[in-house]
Amino acid sequence: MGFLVAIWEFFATYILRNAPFMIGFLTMLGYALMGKKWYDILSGTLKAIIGMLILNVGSGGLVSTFRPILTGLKDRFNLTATVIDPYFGQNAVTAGVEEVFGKGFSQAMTLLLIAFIVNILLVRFNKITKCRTLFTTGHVQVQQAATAYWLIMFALPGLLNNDLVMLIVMSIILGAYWAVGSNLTVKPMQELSDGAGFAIAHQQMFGIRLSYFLADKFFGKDGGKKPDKEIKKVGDLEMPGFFSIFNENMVCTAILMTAFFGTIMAIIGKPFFVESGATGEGDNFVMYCLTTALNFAVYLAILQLGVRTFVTELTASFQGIADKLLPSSVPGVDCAVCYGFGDANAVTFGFLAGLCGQLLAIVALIVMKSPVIIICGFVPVFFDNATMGLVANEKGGLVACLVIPFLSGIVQVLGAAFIAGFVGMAAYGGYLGMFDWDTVWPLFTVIMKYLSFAGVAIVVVILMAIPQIEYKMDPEGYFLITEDYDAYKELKGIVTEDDGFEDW
Ligand code: ASC
Repeated sequence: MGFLVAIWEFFATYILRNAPFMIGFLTMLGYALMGKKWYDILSGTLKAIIGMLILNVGSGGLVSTFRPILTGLKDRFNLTATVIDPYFGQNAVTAGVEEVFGKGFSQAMTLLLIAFIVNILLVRFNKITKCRTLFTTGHVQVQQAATAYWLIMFALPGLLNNDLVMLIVMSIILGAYWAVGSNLTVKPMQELSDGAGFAIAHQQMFGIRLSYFLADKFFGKDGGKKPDKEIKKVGDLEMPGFFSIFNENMVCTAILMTAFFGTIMAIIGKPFFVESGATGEGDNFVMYCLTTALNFAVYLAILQLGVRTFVTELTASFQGIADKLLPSSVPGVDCAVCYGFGDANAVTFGFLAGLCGQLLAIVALIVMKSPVIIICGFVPVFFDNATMGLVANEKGGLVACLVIPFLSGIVQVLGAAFIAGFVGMAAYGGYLGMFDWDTVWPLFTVIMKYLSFAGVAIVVVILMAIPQIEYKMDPEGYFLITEDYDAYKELKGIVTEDDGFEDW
């Protein structure tokens, strides 16, 4: 028995919560179920793990280089503010949960495990539940479990006396959110990637679907109701003369980031960076800013290389899991995976539009003397808005790619200011300010706070109804889109011009 527990603990710690090995494990399992030769299994598994590790180098580099710059604004202007960044959010939970609720952090990890099992069950019984996606991004699950733990305890303090009931209630809500949220991204992602066979399991899943819907409805063809409309996408931007250099993703990213981060870094000033050890007193500050900004393009390129290395392996092998264990399902992966598809510049445009929205909303909070001031976190402003921008561009073109992330930036700041103040996380300096956690989760929290257990029931019913509604709207195509995308395209009369991979 002790041996089994040890194996389980090892699995939970090093595989389940560790995205590269989780992806590697799924790839190995999938290929094994398909009866592949051992060397094919080995090679596929290694490529999946290495690709994901490369992706982590890219996204980790972006985060570690640019997060201190945005938080530097807080130090420079002496603001007591809540930073909306997943890692600050996690710190806030770790720091405050014991003090506020008298409960330790370790239960949040038990919550993660049970919620993951709920996700698996919902997919296993997808003939009934209509859930088609398995959440595989471990680090995001840790952050979400921690935040959900706080939000639900705040909403239902009555549960504090009964750990078992509390964990069950929490796991059902979180597991349903994972299954239903990632399920919502199936259609946008299959269309974006021309059927690569993945969904997004991240922090803006409702945001992705909303972005897809709004872009189509207001900027695009409105589900085919406006068939003659020509959509001008980011990639179609044919700009005159020197502007044409913006057509190249690397160059475009480098120029825009130098302009934006150069300005922000100049405002923060050299002493801050010298003090934090990022640069030396004797070094040239302009060259330092330039190198930092150019690194943005470097990390983005690394990230996309990682995506290409593992996506094909994971999705090909997942067929084995889908056939044998979880019928009609696809894996839910990190949002950065979709940056390997569609117009690469849409990633940059979406991010910058989101940043403008966030900055505007922050100024509004300061002007209106809000009790909670928010500081942009790099992760929400980049990963949410880049992803939503990419989806918006695909469906509604350039204008959608700018307008929707801009609005999302505003919503992120206002939503986070509300919920972080409401539940008391603001006092601990951080909140998981990603799109869904600034919109859907605050709504859930309010419903549960005021309606108690009836509120829990309402939240679960709302979540479980979502895939049912999507299924009702398209019973023929609903499972076909994951099972056989070519047949789905034929059914819908979709014609595609490219293979989905953007050339650099
Ligand atoms: C997150 C988080 C990260 C990034 C990364 C994007 O929410 O915690 O480190 O987004 O997953 O690739």
